Amino acid sequence: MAFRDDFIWGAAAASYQIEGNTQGVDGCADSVWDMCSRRKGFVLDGNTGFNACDHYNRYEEDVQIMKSLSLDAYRLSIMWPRVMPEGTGKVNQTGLDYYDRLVDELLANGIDPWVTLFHWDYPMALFHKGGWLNDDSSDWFAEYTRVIVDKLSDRVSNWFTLNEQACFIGLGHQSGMHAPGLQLATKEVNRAWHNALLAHGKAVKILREEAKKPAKVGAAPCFRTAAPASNSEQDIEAARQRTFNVVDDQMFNATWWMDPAFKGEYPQDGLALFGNDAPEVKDGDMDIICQPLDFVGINVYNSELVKMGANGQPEVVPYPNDYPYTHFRWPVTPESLRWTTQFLYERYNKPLIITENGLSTNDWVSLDGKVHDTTRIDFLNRYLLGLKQAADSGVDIMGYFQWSILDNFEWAEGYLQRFGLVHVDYATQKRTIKDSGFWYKSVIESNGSVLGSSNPLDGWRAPEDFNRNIKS
Ligand code: IFM
Repeated sequence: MAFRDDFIWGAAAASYQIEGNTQGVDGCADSVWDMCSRRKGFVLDGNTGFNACDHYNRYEEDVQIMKSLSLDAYRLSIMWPRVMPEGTGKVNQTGLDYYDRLVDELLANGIDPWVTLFHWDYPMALFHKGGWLNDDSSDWFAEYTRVIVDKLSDRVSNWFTLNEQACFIGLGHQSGMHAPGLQLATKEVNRAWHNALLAHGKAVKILREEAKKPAKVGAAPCFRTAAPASNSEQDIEAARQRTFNVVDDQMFNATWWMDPAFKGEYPQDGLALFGNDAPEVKDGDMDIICQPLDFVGINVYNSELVKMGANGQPEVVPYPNDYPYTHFRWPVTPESLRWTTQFLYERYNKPLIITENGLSTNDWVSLDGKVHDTTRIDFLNRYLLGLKQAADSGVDIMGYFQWSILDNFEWAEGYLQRFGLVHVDYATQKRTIKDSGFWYKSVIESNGSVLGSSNPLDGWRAPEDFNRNIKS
């Protein structure tokens, strides 16, 4: 079986990671990531997202690259303080017009824009008022959503509310590794968590009620996932339980996000585990949070390997040191796409879309002017085969967004990690399509039928000319 005929082949990126041109350019105000970029030692090597890939000025060139790679869809996000410098109130028309032009440019080139409302660039002005800890924060997000929906929903049909709440609340407010760099007690973390869920629900409601053309809505969460160590029923059950059990007080438990959003309740084991630190739920909150969604979006990069332990509990099997790891030292686990999608489909019974998946390596431009990123080709080949296995076994998979179209600002890791299908020389902003970009094009054009367990490079060569035609 192949991927379904209307399978969506896309790539993704996020505003702060590629646009640059923050720092007051055209009225853009600071986000918490601008603030943290200035904090000594927060981002590797003192890197910042102030310039990033200058996509703000180069979006036309970048859309031509996307077109040349035959993308059906591009997942972009909106920088909240570019559009509303104070977070609420006055709209910065110049900032808003930029997204208007970007959407038009994509559509004119046959690429469907899938818009994420929030991918971490939280307005500093609202952080000063308490950010996600403030119980008005979901209303602030609703106000911002309304502005975007009013402007773009005559052309945009597919929406995501929040990207990876586990990261912007968990890493941002609990471990402090991400902006705004807070290390709060669990009770406060869960307060921010609950407010972000309310923001999600309010945004979905606005999209349903106010979009100018029917909106398809989901979110792009991430969480700890698990794959079975063998095909035995016991190990599969162990992996399922490990995926859905709330196992610690960190924010990466799948059901801590998914159950409120899809079932209108926090999972019982999580409530028991958090005890007095669980979120305070007011009357009507769960109805606001649990809005009908069109699909389950999920960002997946790797999973734990799990077997059923002798005590009847899931047991994590560690990967050995010589296991294949990415440059981030994440294990390469193609089976994560196969099993995560299946488990989520069983539990939430909605079509799935992979909203992010990809490999970070330290790519460079070879003497021949090309980027020979064979490991990324092998990684994508394996993961897409894993996804296809899930589709073949009956899981309804709508599409796949590779992360990321361009190398970009990888948050606290600065520019160390390169995830792109397109190499970016940050000093000159020259773009070079990597071999994996050309290979992905052949996957898209064949709707996945070129995927295979044999060497994906057999019989295939990157086109000689295309990179020469990209203006630098
Ligand atoms: O770059 C990030 C992205 O912003 C969110 N998901 C994970 C990616 C890789 O770390």
